[in-house]
Amino acid sequence: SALKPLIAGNWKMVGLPADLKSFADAMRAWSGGSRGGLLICPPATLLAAAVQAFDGLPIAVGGQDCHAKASGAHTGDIAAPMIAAAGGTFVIVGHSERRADHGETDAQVKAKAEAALAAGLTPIICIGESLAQRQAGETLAVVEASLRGSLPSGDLARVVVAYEPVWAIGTGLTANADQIAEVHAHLRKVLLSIDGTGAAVKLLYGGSVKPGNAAEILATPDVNGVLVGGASLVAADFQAIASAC
Ligand code: G2H
Repeated sequence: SALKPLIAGNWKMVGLPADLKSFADAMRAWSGGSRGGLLICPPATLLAAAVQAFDGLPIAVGGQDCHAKASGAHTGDIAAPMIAAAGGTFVIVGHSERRADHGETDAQVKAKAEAALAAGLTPIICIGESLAQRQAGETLAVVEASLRGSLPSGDLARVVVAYEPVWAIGTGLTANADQIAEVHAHLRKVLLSIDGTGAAVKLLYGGSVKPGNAAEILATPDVNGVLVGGASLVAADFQAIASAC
């Protein structure tokens, strides 16, 4: 694809300052390279520190969630302008763990994506089917409905979508290349039907991406990058994945 790949790391609720320091040191010492753009989404407590730690390195920083409002009485939540002010340029919205742990709906994810865009951030909108839905043959219908419900209205040029089959997250199970290609082709078709800018949307795959499967996944048609959880915590693994495109 003509789209520059995005290699995104999602640290989830893992990471203390010492972990950030050793990761940044390892990235600074890395002699390899990547054809893709690199992104790390650390816990919010490390956002500003990560921007500092990666100073001079080609690694963007992003949040893992944002509120739909720009400020207000929402204890514990983080607004998109706060992420931008800390130096973040991306934010993940609608990750399946947020949908499961916090009951986030497509409508809420759409509002969060619109808040991200309004703050100048690139939203990474996550969608994916459960194992029961896949076994029932509902995968394409489920991801299409979730995509349509979660996309911000208007221009899609600054939107990233991550397909993360729920059954492949943190389980060691990975969708195979045919399964990924089928879903990504369908998502691309839907995006193009919604807006002419749908061609610019990067489609990431996420779910147990590791050094050993990254090259095959990144070579799959309509895959424009990966969203990496567990393996992004280990700098050597993140580097190996980044080198695989
Ligand atoms: C999917 C992914 C990153 P992991 O959640 O978002 O995590 O690579 O650990 O399956």
